[in-house]
Amino acid sequence: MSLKTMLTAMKGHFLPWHRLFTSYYEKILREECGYHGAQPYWDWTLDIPASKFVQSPIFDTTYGFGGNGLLVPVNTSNNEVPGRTGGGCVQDGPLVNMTVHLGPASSLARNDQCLRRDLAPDYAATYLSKDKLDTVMAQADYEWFARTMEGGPAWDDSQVHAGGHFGVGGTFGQMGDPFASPADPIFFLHHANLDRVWWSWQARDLGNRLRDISGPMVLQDWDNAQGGNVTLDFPLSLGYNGWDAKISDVMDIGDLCYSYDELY
Ligand SMILES: [Cu+2]
Repeated sequence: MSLKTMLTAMKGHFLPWHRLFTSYYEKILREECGYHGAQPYWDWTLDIPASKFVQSPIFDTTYGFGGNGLLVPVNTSNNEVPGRTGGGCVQDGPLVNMTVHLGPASSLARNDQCLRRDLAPDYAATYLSKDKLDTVMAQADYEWFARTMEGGPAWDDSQVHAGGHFGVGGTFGQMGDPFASPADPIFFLHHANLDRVWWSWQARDLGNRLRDISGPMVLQDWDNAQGGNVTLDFPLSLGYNGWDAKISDVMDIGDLCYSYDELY
């Protein structure tokens, strides 16, 4: 599955869309599942370098989400996530018997399967480091901030966003699937932290950055080959999952009734 497939999946730029999505998920957890906690975030910078990655508390079998799948060998290195170490069903922790109903990719047909992980520590370390984050936070406008967070569709143009997806999902895990990735609860911790990075960046200059938005309507279409740039009026839709909104509705996390305990 290439990241290119994601190009048409979400319109309205990935940071605003995922802010709405993650916020809605938290709301549903409270209202339909009786959850009383907050949506946690995963500060991956604490789990880099690569030698620490697999030992992250996020993968703890008791307090975290369990760890890797068994190694699934492949015959070709074509389009493989570099340094992948697993690929099979999650072996331990609270999700060991979890059934994923959808995927792979965008099919809406029911397809029961296990939750798979394919941890790629070296890949993760390349894109989730403190150094990488410093580069992101130093960008002067939203366009370049988002670009250094998201990167492009090619492997050699990957950035922070891809680091969490493919660092956990590798080649075979749901986290590496542009459509099925929310099946792994780590998805929401990854996106909560991407959102925390965005809010941290906004908070350094709220006067300007509560309204600073740009970037392509079609994901990663940085040259605007398939559409123009988004504006504050651009619609965000979660489809049949819930809320419709505009980008202006999600620029201030106070409007969505949450905050972060710590900012970068
Ligand atoms: Cu993502």
